[in-house]
Amino acid sequence: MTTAFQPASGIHATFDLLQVSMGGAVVHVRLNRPAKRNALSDPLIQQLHTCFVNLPEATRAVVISGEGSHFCAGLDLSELVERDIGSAVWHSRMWHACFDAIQFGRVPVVAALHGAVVGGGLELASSCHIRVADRSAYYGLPEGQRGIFVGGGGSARIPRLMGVARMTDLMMTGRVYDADEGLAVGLSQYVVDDGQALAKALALAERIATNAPMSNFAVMHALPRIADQSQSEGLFTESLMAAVAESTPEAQDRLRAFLEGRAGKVVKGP
Ligand code: 1HE
Repeated sequence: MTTAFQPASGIHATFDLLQVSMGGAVVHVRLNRPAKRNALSDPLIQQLHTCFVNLPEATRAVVISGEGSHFCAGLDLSELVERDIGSAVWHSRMWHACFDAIQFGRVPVVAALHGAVVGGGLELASSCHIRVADRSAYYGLPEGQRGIFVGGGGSARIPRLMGVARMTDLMMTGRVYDADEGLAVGLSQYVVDDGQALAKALALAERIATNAPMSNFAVMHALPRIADQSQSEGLFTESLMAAVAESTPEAQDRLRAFLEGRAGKVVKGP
């Protein structure tokens, strides 16, 4: 059951392109530029970045969704015309800073996807930790058709979800995946009926919010880095991370609770 969401009071910034609200330990960040299909303009990227580095202290998980008929139409193409090479590099770095703040921030982020999840919209989604799509969601990388390349971390993050060959196909041929294809190739972890993605994402976020913060930290920060390391380095990093997590008071309490029959068992879902 989702608790009532209120405007998030811990974030001391004015956002006109985002709606930010909080219910319990979950912050809901909604892209709020529906007339432009939530196209990612510079101010929208800046507001997202500001939001993610200033989450209220009590935040334990975040959900990102998009207002209107689409999750996100990607880069605001009207800003691209006549950008010189120097400002183009910094523009890309600005996106990297924003999406790094999402992927490697303080708390897990669940994306609720519907409609177009294209170009920079897919780059944004891929910086989140869990992606829930409703049946209307579709994925594309129209950069190839627009004469540009990904610049928001897509070349680093998207192949880690679905592989270089599939990303090459999307970019070179303009192929579009529907929600089920996106699930099959690893772009999303869940597909739900139309209109249900946000509710499912909020429910998952509330569950994630009950994990020990150090476990969530390890999954967010250690797991992808270990995957990038050699096996030997990865195993060493894993041992250090495991030792840190196990020795927190919260882990000790939870382990004791299980041993004393006070914690839930692992059972098959409905
Ligand atoms: C935009 C944008 C945008 C819509 N930049 N203004 N992204 C793309 O190549 C996708 C381009 N957009 C589309 O294919 C379609 O707009 C959608 C499939 C997403 C939605 O279609 P629809 O019929 O619902 O809306 P629309 O009528 O096309 O658009 C509504 C308005 O949003 C319209 O403006 P208006 O003033 O005429 O009402 C559109 O111009 C505007 N709009 N998408 C600017 N993207 C860091 S590198 C990342 C590189 C990329 O992301 S490349 C991919 C860019």
